[in-house]
Amino acid sequence: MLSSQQIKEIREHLDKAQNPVFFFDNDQDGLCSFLLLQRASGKGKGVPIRSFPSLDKDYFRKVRELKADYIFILDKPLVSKGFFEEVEKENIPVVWIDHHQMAETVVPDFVNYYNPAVQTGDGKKSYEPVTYLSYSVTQKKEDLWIALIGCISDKFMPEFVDDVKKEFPELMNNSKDAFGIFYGSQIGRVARILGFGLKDKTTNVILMLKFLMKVRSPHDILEESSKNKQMHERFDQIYGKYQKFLQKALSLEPSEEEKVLFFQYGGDMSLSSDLSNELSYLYPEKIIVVIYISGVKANISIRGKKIKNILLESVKNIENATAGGHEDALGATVRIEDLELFKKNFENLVSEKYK
Ligand SMILES: [Mn+2]
Repeated sequence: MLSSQQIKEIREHLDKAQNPVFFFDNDQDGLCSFLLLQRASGKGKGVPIRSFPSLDKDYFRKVRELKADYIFILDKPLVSKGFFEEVEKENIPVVWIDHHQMAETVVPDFVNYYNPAVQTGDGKKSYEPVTYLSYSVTQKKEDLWIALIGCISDKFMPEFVDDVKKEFPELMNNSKDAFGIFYGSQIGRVARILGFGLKDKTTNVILMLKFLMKVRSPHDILEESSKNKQMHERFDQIYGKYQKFLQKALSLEPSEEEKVLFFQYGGDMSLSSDLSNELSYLYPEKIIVVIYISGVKANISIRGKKIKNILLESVKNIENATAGGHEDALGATVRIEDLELFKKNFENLVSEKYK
């Protein structure tokens, strides 16, 4: 966890900012982190980052466009050198809050960096979602449900789950497991709506962000209205597509002996982390590898207990590969021509470990 001093520092940065821009990872943890900080301060605008794995230099134009005086970067493990070069030229303060651990991460001196997975704020390394860290900063009780949504989407069960249950018993179930709530309750449905909503085209995402910056309760998201019609339409559309891929993956019916479930797909939209999350929830004993083919690259999403070292090891001899994330939830990219090599490496290492 961050230390109380670090939390206080972030709060001071937030108070000092007049017109911050919040760049956030394009998922629920990123989104909810932004919403908590924005709604508590009443300031600034949010920009989801769609470049992967790093925040690209091109995004700096948003800083100019919005005339931002502060930059917050939320839940993003890598930021390109070019982006920071622009920041340095304009001399704008940066607050970067993350919970990933990646060997390639470079943090320039002028950046205020907060990451309990790397720094030992209170003496212990930890991996709470950035939503959880953001809530420690804002502590705005009315937004506790937003904090819960960001946390369970990242498979993290916060201690305040019962407070949300007290407030919205009709939206919760009795699961003790973050994904049990995510896949099995109405509050989880809100989380899934937001996740797919982020995959809409930019104009609609902006509409959604505006709606969420003001929304009062999860009911206002669940109930279709003129304000969120687009968001619901998009959810139904993507959910249909998602279910098709999920059913296809489930039809692979891995045998008991098969330790790894590989699922490969293509198309106009990456649904990899959603697919690998749900597959790992349905097959808790298996290692899940979801491969999305896009252009010359394969984006890979991996779930499995303590799988990080195996992943890092299996991309070692592959040029231009990237890999990183958490102990049991990670992403990687390799060039298409290296995909078979990657799979072979990965399978060999897994069978070595489990023989
Ligand atoms: Mn994230």
